[in-house]
Amino acid sequence: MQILFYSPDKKPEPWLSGLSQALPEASLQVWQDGMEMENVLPADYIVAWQPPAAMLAGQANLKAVFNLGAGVDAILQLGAALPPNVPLVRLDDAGMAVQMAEYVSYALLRHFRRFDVYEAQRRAGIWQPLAPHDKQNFTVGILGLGVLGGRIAAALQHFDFPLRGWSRSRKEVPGMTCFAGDDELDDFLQGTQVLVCILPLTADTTHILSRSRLEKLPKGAYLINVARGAHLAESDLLALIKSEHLAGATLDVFRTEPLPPQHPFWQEPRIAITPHIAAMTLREESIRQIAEKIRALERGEPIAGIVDRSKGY
Ligand code: NDP
Ligand code: OXD
Repeated sequence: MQILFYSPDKKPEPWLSGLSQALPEASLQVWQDGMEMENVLPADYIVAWQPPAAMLAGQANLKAVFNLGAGVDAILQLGAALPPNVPLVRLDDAGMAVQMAEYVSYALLRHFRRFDVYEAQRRAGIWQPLAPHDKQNFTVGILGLGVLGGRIAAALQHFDFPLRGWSRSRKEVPGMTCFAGDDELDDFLQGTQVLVCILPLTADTTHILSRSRLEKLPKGAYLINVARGAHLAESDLLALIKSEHLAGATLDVFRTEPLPPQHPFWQEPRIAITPHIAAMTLREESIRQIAEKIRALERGEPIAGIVDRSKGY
């Protein structure tokens, strides 16, 4: 079995050694930009994050392509370079769901309990208790109820916030009001005080957080975006914060990453910024999951996490 690996933001050695421990029979190679085709292994499996089209060219024996992340928006941009009949497999939790639950719980509680204000007061040497927010008026709405959104919802249930969620197909989640499809999006937004976006980036969801949608949120609402920068119309968010329709935002993802130093978000104290770390790809968990799936495919068994390319996630 031959596996070709590529991930521009990771040192390849620990991944290769982990993969070879999990799959001792495999021959492994790291794709290098500019490689001559005759030097490239004819791969059975590709394990990659944001691979270049050249990496897939001429690979006639592929049995599956494993995306080293949950979001497949970048790899799907390869279009026809990604062979249509070869399964594309995304990471299915692999340790990311609990990280997402931690991140969103922290961002929500920081805002709800006014820890952001207390941090500023502490810097100014001010001792001033503030009136608490009313939890019953603090409905949290989650856009996307998949692997990660579902785990966020389960975590938030422990804090007794009124919860609602929006997905494409209808869900039934105890303790949560569920909305489905475009026709129910406005109703979902109108009752949401803290909006969490954990949707995949597809043709249908690009720019979903635009002024017309964000204006549907009640005055003083708050945004947490942990999905993709292209979901958000960044200048609309800034304008709605400046006009005080929105109280602020916690953002982990941006249209341009790293966020450029001159970007106006850096100057807005009501926007908390993190560098796309809400849920990081964990090496051991990811290798374990990929190796198990390769073994299942080799036995001819079905696996979970195959991307539906017609839906884009
Ligand atoms: P899933 O595919 O498991 O879930 C996607 C959810 O979004 C599903 O509930 C789906 O509905 C819903 N959805 C998709 N399209 C629409 C639509 N047009 N209208 C309504 N609902 C829709 O994805 P994950 O939960 O695993 O991951 C979500 C995203 O999180 C990734 O695609 C990635 O972009 C982002 N991410 C960000 C990270 C970070 O560190 N910031 C790390 C990892 C992922 P249905 O259930 O009906 O199919
Ligand atoms: C992912 C990510 O999609 O890290 O896994 O954003």
